[in-house]
Amino acid sequence: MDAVSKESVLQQFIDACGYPATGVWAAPGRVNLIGEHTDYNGGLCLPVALEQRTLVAVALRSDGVVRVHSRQSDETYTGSIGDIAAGWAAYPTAVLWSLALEGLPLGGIDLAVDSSVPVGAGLSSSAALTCSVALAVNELHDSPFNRDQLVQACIRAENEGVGAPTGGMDQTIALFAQPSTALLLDCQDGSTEPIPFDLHGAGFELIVVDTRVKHSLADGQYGLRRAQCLDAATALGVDSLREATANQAETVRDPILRARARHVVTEIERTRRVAELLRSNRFSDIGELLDNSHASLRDDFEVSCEELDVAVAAARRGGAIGARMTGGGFGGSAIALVPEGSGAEVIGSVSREFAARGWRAPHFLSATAGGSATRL
Ligand code: GAF
Repeated sequence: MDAVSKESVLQQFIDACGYPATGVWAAPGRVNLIGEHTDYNGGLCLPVALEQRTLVAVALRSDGVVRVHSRQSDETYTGSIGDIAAGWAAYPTAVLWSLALEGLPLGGIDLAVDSSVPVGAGLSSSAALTCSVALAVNELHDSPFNRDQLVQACIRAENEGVGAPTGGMDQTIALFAQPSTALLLDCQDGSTEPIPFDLHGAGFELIVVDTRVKHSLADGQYGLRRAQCLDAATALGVDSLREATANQAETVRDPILRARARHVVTEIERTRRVAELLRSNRFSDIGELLDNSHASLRDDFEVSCEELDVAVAAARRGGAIGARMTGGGFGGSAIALVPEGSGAEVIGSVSREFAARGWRAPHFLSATAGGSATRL
């Protein structure tokens, strides 16, 4: 596929709609360094925006019609303002629905969408799409909403419009990322703190392994984990697991709920420590915390899978100083923190393990911390 660029999406818009777009907006995918399944528990997480982005070329209409062309599916959805489409077009149309509920007077719209964020890879292609559309529509109406409000509108679009019960990490990093930083998100009070993340300066690279095993957050497992966390919090008499201590988590009677609580409470603490280490540029010390995060997600939270476990173990054998699954789990991607210059060995090690099992070859990318959603 050709590279995704402002020029190519403008041309795509002309081909699909027959006239030129007003402008192009973009929002990034993400990897989460650490702090997994903590956002909907009022916890901490530490995502990084990718350079890979979703681009939308946009023009407003006044006849109530919505058209969305996707280069990935090579299809055009056509509907009316207020409708939420099925399939891939659910995301952009749910954002329009959500912004309309907030009072945005949208009279119709044409959109052309293209993306370099791999879809279904756990790299937040959905939030890249919802956030690029939300920012575009907002700015074309003279920005009645600030970015915090756009985050909330995009969360509502995914939760209520699409039926994917995600937390707020992905939307927040897409709209608040800063280049060369990770973003420490406190999901209890909504505050964010940019944490220096100059990989190259520290002599490391972050390799993303896309296992190409597909998962859907809208399936039952993600929602089940959320419900179990809530049940564990209720059993402990707290509003969210953020308020529980490690010792308290061990007092939950039900063994499954106890393990879920243990993951969340220990993961929040690991995230706090990684942020602390990065503040003093101690990259080499975060590897063990990444490894422990993976073990906790695999054993206590049970959201990993064989492909992710193999990718993580092979990356470590290939020279990564720490590795873990990233995102919701059940497939998707893993990250490996690798001394600069050792990337090829890590990639070789993971590729060989996948080939030996007869699995589809994984995809790799080297992550760089990029900026937030913007008009191009
Ligand atoms: C998915 C969700 F969208 C996020 O909100 C978060 O819960 C993540 O899974 C797990 O950390 O990406």
